[in-house]
Amino acid sequence: MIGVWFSELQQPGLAISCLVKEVLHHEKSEYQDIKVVDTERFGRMLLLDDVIQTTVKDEFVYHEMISMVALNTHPNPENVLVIGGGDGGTIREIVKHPKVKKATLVEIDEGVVKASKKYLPELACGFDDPKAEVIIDDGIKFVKESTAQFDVILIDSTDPVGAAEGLFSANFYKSVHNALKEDGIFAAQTESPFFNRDLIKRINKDVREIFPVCRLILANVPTYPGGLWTFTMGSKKYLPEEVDIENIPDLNTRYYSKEIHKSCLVLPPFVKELVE
Ligand code: SPD
Repeated sequence: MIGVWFSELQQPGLAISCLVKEVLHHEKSEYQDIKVVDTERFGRMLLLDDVIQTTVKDEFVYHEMISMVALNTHPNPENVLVIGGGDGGTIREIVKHPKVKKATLVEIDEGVVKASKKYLPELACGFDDPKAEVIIDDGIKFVKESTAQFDVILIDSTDPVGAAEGLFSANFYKSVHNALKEDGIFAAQTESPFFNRDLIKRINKDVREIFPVCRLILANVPTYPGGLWTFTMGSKKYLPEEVDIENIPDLNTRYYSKEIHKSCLVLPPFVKELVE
């Protein structure tokens, strides 16, 4: 793959291609094929089963947006859980928040954590924070066994294929509801509003049946199919649009901001129709 083009087949008839300068890491773990490659335009890139998970160039958008809207909607996000997210980008954002006391990350594949620590230190640096704990375990099982424990749960998963499919199910969202405290909030990555329309619709319907508040968050991630990406948030009590943005602490973010906290909830009509 040295000096050649890597193409991710994102959809039938659609691929994204990146010129690869070097393959830094390649292993087949118990769960998946793991690669870290250095690319011309996006820098280092994590591929799981040849699907782009994150790149050094655009990762901040995804990791800030999966974390910050939920964290800043909760008035006191002390105890936070991440399911998946083995590259460390999400936990790096969580530990920045001054109100967070503990951030637990449950990742099924230790290979992802190890490869990220070695080759993606910009993301994996969050693992070194004293507030962070990493548990190698099945996230679905972990959430099922937790009760009224967390203020915020973030589901930083791969696409809904194979083992990750369960992380997009109504049963899983019920376990998430149960694992949250009485005013808890969750946010999950929920794919492309261009290419995963039925999935987003179904998730929103399921979440609305379980949580009193359900919102869709939009952000631009250039290396994901269609570029525009969604996160679905379920909340037991707090509404993201009611947050007094002047109270949001300065979190040293590059995409998320006080203004983005509100504007990311504004949906163009073709997306709005997925949640009505
Ligand atoms: N199509 C790829 C979607 C990947 C979403 N998860 C990314 C994990 C980054 N921490």
